[in-house]
Amino acid sequence: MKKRLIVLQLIIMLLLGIISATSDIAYILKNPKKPNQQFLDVFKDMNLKYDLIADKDITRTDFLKYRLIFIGPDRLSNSRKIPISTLPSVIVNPYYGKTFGLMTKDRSSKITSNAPLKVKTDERIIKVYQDQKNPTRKIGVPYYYLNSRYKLPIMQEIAGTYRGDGSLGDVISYSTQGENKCFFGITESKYWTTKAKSFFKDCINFALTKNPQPICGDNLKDTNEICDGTDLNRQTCISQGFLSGNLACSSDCLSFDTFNCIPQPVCGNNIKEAEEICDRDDLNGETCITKGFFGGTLACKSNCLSFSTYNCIPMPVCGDGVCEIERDENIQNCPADCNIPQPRHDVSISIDLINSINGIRIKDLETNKYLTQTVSKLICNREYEIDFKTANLGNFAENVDIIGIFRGYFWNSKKDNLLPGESVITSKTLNISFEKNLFPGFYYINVTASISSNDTNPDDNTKSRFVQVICGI
Ligand SMILES: [Ca+2]
Ligand SMILES: [Ca+2]
Ligand SMILES: [Ca+2]
Ligand SMILES: [Ca+2]
Repeated sequence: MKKRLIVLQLIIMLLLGIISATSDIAYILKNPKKPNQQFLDVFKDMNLKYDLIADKDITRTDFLKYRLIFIGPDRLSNSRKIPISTLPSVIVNPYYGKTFGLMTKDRSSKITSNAPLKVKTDERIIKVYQDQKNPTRKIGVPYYYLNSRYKLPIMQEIAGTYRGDGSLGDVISYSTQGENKCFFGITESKYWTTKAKSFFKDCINFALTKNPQPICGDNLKDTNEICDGTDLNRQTCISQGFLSGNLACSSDCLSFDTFNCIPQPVCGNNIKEAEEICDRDDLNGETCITKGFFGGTLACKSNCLSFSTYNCIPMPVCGDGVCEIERDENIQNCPADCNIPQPRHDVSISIDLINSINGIRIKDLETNKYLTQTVSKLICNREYEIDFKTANLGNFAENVDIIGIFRGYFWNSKKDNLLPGESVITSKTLNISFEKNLFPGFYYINVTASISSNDTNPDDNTKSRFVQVICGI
């Protein structure tokens, strides 16, 4: 007898096991003795089996054997223990929006009215609660909504609030992110219109529908995607290590498109970036001239934060007493500096000595005549007077060394304290003779005036004259 009882018990347990194993819905509520009849009616309508899970039993329930978690509109002690992310869910509960991954805060917003409430869906206005039978009833029938200010972007509005104005948030809201989720804010099922009931069915149907393959291009980052269109998973160029810019998603949703991100500047890569002033050869179009200098070579400092004008040539300063000719200062643009004679040392052999050829004058002392032919003839054993004029063209008194060279023979003289503007004629009487190494032939006579200071124009310090020496006439 006892054995039979045990067998019977086993069969019952097995049956119960099968029954529980084949349930579709885990209906979570405060008190399993008081389930919401309208919900149960819909489950039955839809041919769905359910188990009532008491709040206190949440932790010891194996939810994975269900297809759907259904959360009724009760306050629960164990809301955080519900494995909401592992199963599809329908949430007809306004208290735990954050816990259930709908919003950034827990409490849903509420609209109450004594008039039957309406929602707006696809531009249609739909009454969701029936006219109340008892007109003396003071408390309105509320519905709840996910306030747009707190709603997570994964939640997609199916129906919004309607009070003759725009939607304040979602009264019915779906998410396909991860497991399907439906928030259903029309909690007062006793007052449901047919349409509200139909919405409720849609909500369950939606939650139970297997998620389609994640689609790249739906602007929702699915679990296998890095990003999708405008859904960048809260990433930015900056979070991706760039300086700034607009992050985008690649067309295959598998990587970020950083084309419009501005990279962090690297000083030394030859490219002026961001707050860099310049970078090596990239001077950002600047030159010494644009920096206000006369010329030269502008450089970038090694820290990229400023220019080096070390090799720039400054502009001439008009009024500094120096005519800076090499920097385009002249008598026109700076008479103050350039109109005054420049101090200079300059002596020269004058070319304007009368009867001279190229400044060198030769007189035949026998005939007392000057030789004025281009190639003058000088006769052996005859005396000639050779003279030339040394002039001081500079601004300083000069001590002048005067040298004459006639082939191997040379003579010199000195004129000390030759004042600016003065000149001196140097004369030398020369007997053309073999003793003086003056053989027949063609020679140059060279005369030079020199000073110890740098002569500003050394080219005019030496003059030459070509002559022919003839002997044996
Ligand atoms: Ca997607
Ligand atoms: Ca750089
Ligand atoms: Ca000057
Ligand atoms: Ca000179």
